[in-house]
Amino acid sequence: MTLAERTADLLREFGLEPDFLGGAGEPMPGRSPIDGSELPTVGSHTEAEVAETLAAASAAFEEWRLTPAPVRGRLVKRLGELIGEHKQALADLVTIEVGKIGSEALGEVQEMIDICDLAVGLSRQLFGRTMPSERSGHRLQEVWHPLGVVGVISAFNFPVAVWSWNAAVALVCGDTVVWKPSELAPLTALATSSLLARAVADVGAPPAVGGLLLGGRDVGEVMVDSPQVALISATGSTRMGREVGPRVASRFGRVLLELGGNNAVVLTPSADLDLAVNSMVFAAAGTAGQRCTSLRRLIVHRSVADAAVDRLARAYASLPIGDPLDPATLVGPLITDRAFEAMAAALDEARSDGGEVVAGGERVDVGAGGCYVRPALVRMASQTAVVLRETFAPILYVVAYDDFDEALALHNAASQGLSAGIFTRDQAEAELFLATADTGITNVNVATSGAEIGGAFGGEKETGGGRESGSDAWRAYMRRSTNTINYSGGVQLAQGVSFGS
Ligand code: UN1
Repeated sequence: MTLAERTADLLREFGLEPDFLGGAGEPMPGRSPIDGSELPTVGSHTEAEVAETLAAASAAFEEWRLTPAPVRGRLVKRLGELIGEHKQALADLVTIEVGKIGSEALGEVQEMIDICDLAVGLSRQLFGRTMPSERSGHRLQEVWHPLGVVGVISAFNFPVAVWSWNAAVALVCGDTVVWKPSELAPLTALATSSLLARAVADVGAPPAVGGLLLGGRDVGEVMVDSPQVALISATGSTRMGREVGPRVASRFGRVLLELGGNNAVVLTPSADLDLAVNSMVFAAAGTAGQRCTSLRRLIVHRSVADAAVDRLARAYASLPIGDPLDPATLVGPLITDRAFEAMAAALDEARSDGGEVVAGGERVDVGAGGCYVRPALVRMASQTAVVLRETFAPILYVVAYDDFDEALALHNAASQGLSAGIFTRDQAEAELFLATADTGITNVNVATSGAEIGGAFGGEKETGGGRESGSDAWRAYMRRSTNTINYSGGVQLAQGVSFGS
């Protein structure tokens, strides 16, 4: 069976007819990064279709906001069940469309199920606070209300999970959700949207609580500029966030940005080297280095630098690279040839800075048309510009440090602040790192990627400052109203002010 036939079968499992997908606008021909073969063409949405989807989501909000939150939770519960029933098919589509290996694709779909579980619980726990009023016979409270339409812009590398972090939470918060997925991943978005549509029908929710906008940058721009969209939650490059942020702010909309990372591990002399190396290989080479949480910098104590580099190089040399549909593969293809060009250019720059490519960096011929590379390990004398720039490809730069303060300074020198890890058995070092690493996610004896959905996900500095997923990230999807309720029967002004009588 060809990849195209397999894809068509998978799409039919989601009730989608491979010959008629998407909107009535420009066709978006797709290719699988696995072998460059053609995928079913998807139509982008026309201007009129985009306007219609946004208007419908706005109208649906009026009904959805008044639906009790635990009832809204039933929609997300059903969605989670349906995702569970189609877990393997959705994971296969992820693999075919973006090249993620089977186990990671299943993990991505598991994240969707997990966030649905979390959101269902949340639907009974959107707690506000009450606080003592300074006035007698008064009550002071804050209540969280639905915000409006949430526009989700997602990237190719987590084509479905990132939508679900936003959508599951936003839906129980009483918002409606319009999704602009990556142009490179419309099929997984269509499959996911069909599951949401089924869940909506099964529980009798308003059909337009979830909308899908397919197309290029222009489609995203309409959503970014639309006053009908209360919150734009965007995942992608810092360059994209630099445009989206101010545009949404100029109309006083809200943004939640989850942008680039340049994530580092600090490897100390007391670390368990086996544990550290295993953990780092997944973080650096997993998803072919195409996670926003991918490990890109190793800051290692000089006394263990040779041993660490040696073990990493050996692990890199034996990484099975190839067809992500083969269960033995650990490193699948890069998403496009352009990703490899960026990788090659970064490696050239590193070499001209005096860096030594210790392992990998070359294209690997796996006998298929895709773009396969061996992850690269590069020893650097210092953190030059190329090290401090995020290249969305599997490159791990290694720099040595002599004392711990220097390691912390090297760590925080990146302009992004998503995730970090320290490997140490020294509790003081661990605590100091947790307290001073300026990242949104900071780990001990765990590398930079593979966060659980229970915590808030996102980062500082050029990562954009947004938080998605668990903990109290739900507050970004709601508006807070502070209420004073006077049951005293008289007028009392706050701060003891008297005004006439
Ligand atoms: C991303 O790369 O945009 O922590 C998200 C992780 C995953 C999510 C990554 N749970 O690596």
